[in-house]
Amino acid sequence: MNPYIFGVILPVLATLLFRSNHPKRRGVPTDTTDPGVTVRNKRFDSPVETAWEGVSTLAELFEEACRKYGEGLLLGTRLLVSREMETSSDGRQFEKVELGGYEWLSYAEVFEAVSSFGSGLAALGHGREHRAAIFADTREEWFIALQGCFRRNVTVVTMYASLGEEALCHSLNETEATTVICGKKELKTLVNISGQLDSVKRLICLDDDIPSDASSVGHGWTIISFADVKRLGKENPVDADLPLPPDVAVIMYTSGSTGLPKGVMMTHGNVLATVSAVKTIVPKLGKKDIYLAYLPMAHILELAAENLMAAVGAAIGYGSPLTLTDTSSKIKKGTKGDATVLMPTLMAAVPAILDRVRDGVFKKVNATGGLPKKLFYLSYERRLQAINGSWFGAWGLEKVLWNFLVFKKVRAILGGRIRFILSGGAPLSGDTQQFINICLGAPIGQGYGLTETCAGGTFSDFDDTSVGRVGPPLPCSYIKLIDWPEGGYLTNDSPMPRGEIVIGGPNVTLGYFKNEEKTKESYKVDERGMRWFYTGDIGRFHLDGCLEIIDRKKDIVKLQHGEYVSLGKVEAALIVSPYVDNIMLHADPFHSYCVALVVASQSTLEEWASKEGIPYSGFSELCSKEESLKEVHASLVKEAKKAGLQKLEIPAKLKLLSDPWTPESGLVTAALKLKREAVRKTFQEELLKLYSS
Ligand SMILES: *[C@@H]1O[C@H](CO)[C@@H](O)[C@H](O)[C@H]1NC(C)=O
Ligand SMILES: *[C@@H]1O[C@H](CO)[C@@H](O)[C@H](O)[C@H]1NC(C)=O
Ligand SMILES: *[C@@H]1O[C@H](CO)[C@@H](O)[C@H](O)[C@H]1NC(C)=O
Ligand SMILES: *[C@@H]1O[C@H](CO)[C@@H](O)[C@H](O)[C@H]1NC(C)=O
Ligand SMILES: *[C@@H]1O[C@H](CO)[C@@H](O)[C@H](O)[C@H]1NC(C)=O
Ligand SMILES: CC(=O)N[C@H]1CO[C@H](CO)[C@@H](O)[C@@H]1O
Repeated sequence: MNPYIFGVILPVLATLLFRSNHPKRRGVPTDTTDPGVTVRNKRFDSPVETAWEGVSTLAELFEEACRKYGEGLLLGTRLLVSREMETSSDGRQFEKVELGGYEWLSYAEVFEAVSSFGSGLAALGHGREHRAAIFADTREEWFIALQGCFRRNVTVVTMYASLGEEALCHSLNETEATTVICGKKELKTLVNISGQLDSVKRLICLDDDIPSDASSVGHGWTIISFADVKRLGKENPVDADLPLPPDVAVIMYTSGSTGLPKGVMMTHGNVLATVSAVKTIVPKLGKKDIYLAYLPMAHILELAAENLMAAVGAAIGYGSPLTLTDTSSKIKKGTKGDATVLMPTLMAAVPAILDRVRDGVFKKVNATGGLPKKLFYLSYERRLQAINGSWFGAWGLEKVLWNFLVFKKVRAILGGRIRFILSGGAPLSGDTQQFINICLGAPIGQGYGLTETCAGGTFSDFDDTSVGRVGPPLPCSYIKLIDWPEGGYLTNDSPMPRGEIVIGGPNVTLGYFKNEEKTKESYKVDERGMRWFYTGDIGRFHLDGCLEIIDRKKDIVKLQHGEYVSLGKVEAALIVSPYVDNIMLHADPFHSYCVALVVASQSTLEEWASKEGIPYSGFSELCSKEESLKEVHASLVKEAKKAGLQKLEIPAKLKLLSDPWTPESGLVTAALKLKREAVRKTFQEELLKLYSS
């Protein structure tokens, strides 16, 4: 069989027959008379508030779904088979687990658990006017507790499980939460800081085995297990106390990149608008879908996604980032990761995780070498050309052939059945998007939104294979660009309007909890009563109504002689260098050039050193060598030229760092975004040295 019959002749014929020269319009201007350029989703005239008739809160949405899908499977969790500690070659300890199959609860069973939990809360003395906080990793009980609170009209306070102690105290103090729902790991942290928590009265531990040292401490806290709360509720049932659309459903504390976290108040109406909008984006969502849940529930993307799945009859299987695939770090060798066991059809992801999947695959392919490697790159190239600009090219016989020969194995990494990936939290690189399109054969919907807009914003259509853009406005949002003259971005720029992105619609949240000043700064209500959030991001609109994020206001810094440097833009261009794992550019008005902190890629740098015969005793020593600095700097200059950066945008000096930046170290957020302030503070001295040397 000659693959070129399928590979070349048929696709060319097909492309000639079907290709259209006009880009499909996806967003259209609205006829408002505001200053700036406002665009809405083409398919909806005014912002969507709910996709379900007669449903106006998340509590109603869930109850409706349970009535409709009663015996269908809803929540699944893997059983723990064994747990052991393994010691790596450099003496560090790693936990490895073996996990079994999924155990499922049906919609009806979950509904009963939710009602019992809600009643249990009441029986424990938690009044609905008090707030309850959930501080735990993503898991089945998280979802049940959330819905239980909704049914009692109790506002839920959420925060990242990786939040530092100071931020944790701050958010619990500020919201005066009386009940904290947590896992046993988080329980230890809470007990540790109990002296600073005045409002907390009870802890509900999601694990049955409450640490014995925790309950003995006293503090006047009631510490009770999740199972016991449900039991209590079952014995003392109370009626639901359903909320209304303007009632606050969640106060979400985000790990801000500066200062203490701010709590964003989201009403039931806000979240429902986002959930409704995403429903219109994912094609043919329904009972047959299986969703792999593993991102933090304290992230609006995950919270909205799980509420959506539970509204359409889909099943939600829980996993974690460390056990996602067969080769994930916590999975015992030879046993199966979450995706292989669950075989999901849908998942949400942040770009950092998809980048990791991509790098892993390329590394493995390169290590194989020989014919399989050649075949992989040949097919990858063919597919790249085929999907470039024409969705038709993404189908066809050639795709079937390559999928069968090459990509089936890659698909198997995520279980083999993925049909759609939702990506959000940060911009996805074009390379990674194409990798997912090609190797997983699945469309990827890229969203742009913020906690403040309840993740509402834009979302790319599933049939749009262009890269680097975030799609047209969601059906629940209006997107407006306004001039930012200081930064040089104007709405009458050609060929595309550019400016600060402002998001409006029913999805825009109420504002920051107990922070009138910050709320006034970023939120505005226009004369028609529409709420708008000023994002501080800079974007431009393409002809078809799709948005592209090009900059951040905060990240544009003026140098000594008045030139502007966009930190994010430069970092995005330089991180492409194989020597760079992570990079932060620093610029300020006191100097005429910029400098950079670079987390070096250990494998690339060591490979280079051994090739060059450079002696070193450890990676950190290698990072401090003059030769290494030179080599990395040359590589950065090369990438900078490729990306067309100005000379003054290229860092004049570098510091190479050997330790990676992780959420645990507090230098990046849980979504792996840089926390500039934290990095600057940590490496204050290094930065000073760079400028003084
Ligand atoms: C829900 O709770 C809030 C806060 O306690 C209260 O203002 C609101 O009236 C309640 N909603 C209903 C429908 O009772
Ligand atoms: C929380 O409040 C208590 C008492 O009101 C105080 O001692 C503690 O410092 C506060 N913690 C934070 C992080 O604000
Ligand atoms: C408890 O606090 C101590 C000292 O403040 C700290 O060293 C320890 O890591 C904390 N433990 C937990 C579980 O947070
Ligand atoms: C794999 O090899 C290709 C070309 O052979 C190269 O472009 C790519 O950078 C390599 N990737 C990795 C992760 O080693
Ligand atoms: C995709 O198409 C654009 C223009 O249509 C072209 O500039 C680019 O080189 C193409 N990329 C590939 C990988 O074929
Ligand atoms: C809570 C909120 O922001 N509600 C607004 C939702 O959007 C409509 C217009 O589409 C406004 O009228 C509401 O005030």
